[in-house]
Amino acid sequence: MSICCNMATTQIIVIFSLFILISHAQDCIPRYFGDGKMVCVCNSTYCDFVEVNVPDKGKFRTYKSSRSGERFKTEVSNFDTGIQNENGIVLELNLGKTYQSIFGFGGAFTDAAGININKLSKETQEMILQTYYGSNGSRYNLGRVPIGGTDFSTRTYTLDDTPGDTDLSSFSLANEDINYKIPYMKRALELNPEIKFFAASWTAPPWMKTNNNYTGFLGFLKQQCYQTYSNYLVKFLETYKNNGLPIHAISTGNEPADVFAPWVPINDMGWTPSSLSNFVAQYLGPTVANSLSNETLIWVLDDQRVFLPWFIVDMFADSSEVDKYIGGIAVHWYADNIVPPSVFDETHKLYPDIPIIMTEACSGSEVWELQKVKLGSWSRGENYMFSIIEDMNHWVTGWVDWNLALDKKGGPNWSKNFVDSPIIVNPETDEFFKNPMYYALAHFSKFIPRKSTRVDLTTNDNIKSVAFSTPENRTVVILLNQNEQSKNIVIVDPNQGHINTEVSGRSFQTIIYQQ
Ligand SMILES: *[C@@H]1O[C@H](CO)[C@@H](O)[C@H](O)[C@H]1NC(C)=O
Ligand SMILES: *[C@@H]1O[C@H](CO)[C@@H](O)[C@H](O)[C@H]1NC(C)=O
Ligand SMILES: *[C@@H]1O[C@H](CO)[C@@H](O)[C@H](O)[C@H]1NC(C)=O
Ligand SMILES: *[C@@H]1O[C@H](CO)[C@@H](O)[C@H](O)[C@H]1NC(C)=O
Ligand SMILES: *[C@@H]1O[C@H](CO)[C@@H](O)[C@H](O)[C@H]1NC(C)=O
Ligand SMILES: CC(=O)N[C@H]1CO[C@H](CO)[C@@H](O)[C@@H]1O
Repeated sequence: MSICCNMATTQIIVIFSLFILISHAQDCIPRYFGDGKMVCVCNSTYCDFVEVNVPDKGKFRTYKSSRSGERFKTEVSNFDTGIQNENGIVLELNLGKTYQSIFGFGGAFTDAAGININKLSKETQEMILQTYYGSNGSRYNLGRVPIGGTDFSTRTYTLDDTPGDTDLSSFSLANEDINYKIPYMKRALELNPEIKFFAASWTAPPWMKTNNNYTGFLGFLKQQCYQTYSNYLVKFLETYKNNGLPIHAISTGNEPADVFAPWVPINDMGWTPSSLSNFVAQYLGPTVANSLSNETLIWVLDDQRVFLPWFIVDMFADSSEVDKYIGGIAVHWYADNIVPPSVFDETHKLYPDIPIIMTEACSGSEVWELQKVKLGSWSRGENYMFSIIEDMNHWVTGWVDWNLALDKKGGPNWSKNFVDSPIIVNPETDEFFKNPMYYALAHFSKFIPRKSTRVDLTTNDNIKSVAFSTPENRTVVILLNQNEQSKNIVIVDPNQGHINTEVSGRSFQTIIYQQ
């Protein structure tokens, strides 16, 4: 009897809690940091999730996020037969004119990210992975993984630090791989089986280098170690594959130009176009092709766009063999202010079959930015949005963030190179904070699955815009208003009619509909 009563009570409580979950589970729990700065707070039992819900043909749905506090606020409207507001900015869509196929969006499984996630309870860890990779989260489908340590590690190391170990008998995964990368990558892959992982090494083991160091000015791979280092990289691919994590692509190394900047105190190893061409054509390319990881692509550059297109042109000039092995060109965003995106157009024109992928971006990295983590900064979200729109309008096929999560100082990292992240963890309260940068990326990643195609949309100086067509035949338009004033936008789809929408000041908007 008492058992029955208890069961009934339990059932009522379960039903009641389910009702609370269903009725409120979507909303952001805001926390304010003054001057329009706001984060959404998540913990072990709660996070803001949004399901993508596309209305029947003839209607469209908008999702809005703004500096004033909206996060994926959604609404369904009808197409109109004309322009409703005479002052509207008219953008014309042409689904018949197509550009690049989209590869995806994601972030990096750095040691720092794993160390931070690991400081939270198991339930809160799961919330972070859900909010990035789950179907009601950002639905990221890319993940970058460092081979060995980076500046966002708590020590300098590689996967074979035994001097002179040319047969790599001491090669082994580090504690960081086992505790801070592999478990989270595996869970992400369970949440989204579409994920493609790609790997990059920051440096070869010091004993293979001219300066016998992880960091430092003018540290190059010794010529006599080209084959040993290729074997080292392939050992990493095979070890991760054996752990259930196949690696889609391997880059030829993170930021090879850092070694020419003596003030950059991070793990690095230099390449010139000519030495890299030789390494890829004669060593890494054939070694990967003859290995059990022969499906893994090789991405070159992995550095700022200031090197485009000449670095690639020089690589091709140096070796005709290199052509066989280049599966992608990886670029970072840190010099975007000094180099126009037209370098992507030039690169694409020269090598139309080689995809360009943006593989690293973060806010707070400039030396003059004294506040590394700026909780709730809308302008940092806008910078992400601006970059993604600009890149995608110039042939870039993917956009991948740096650390998935950092602490409130912007670390940990051994080299004190602190920066910001879309997610900041607060282990003291077992919470994490989602910055506007998180929403900027999610305004793309949730709506644009792999193999979507960018389609033509006319441009206007007062609003940033980009459009896509997805494999499910949905049209997705993304708008960024950086003005303080709201803008009336009219999107003309010749097949379906006019979308009249208001894009409020300082806001992001994603529009989605069935074709
Ligand atoms: C998590 O956050 C929700 C929403 O703010 C709150 O209701 C709940 O009590 C929090 N859970 C914990 C364990 O603090
Ligand atoms: C996504 O959200 C919808 C609506 O809230 C819910 O029905 C569905 O179960 C959620 N999916 C996952 C995987 O949580
Ligand atoms: C490596 O370089 C750093 C500075 O770049 C220096 O402090 C350190 O002593 C060097 N280590 C070795 C083993 O040379
Ligand atoms: C990779 O190797 C396997 C056999 O080991 C072979 O069947 C396959 O065709 C190779 N793939 C490529 C892309 O070369
Ligand atoms: C999308 O449209 C094309 C062309 O009309 C059609 O062939 C294809 O089957 C459609 N795809 C889906 C998933 O409906
Ligand atoms: C703020 C922070 O996380 N700092 C860490 C940087 O890395 C060193 C180890 O190299 C740690 O001791 C610091 O705590």
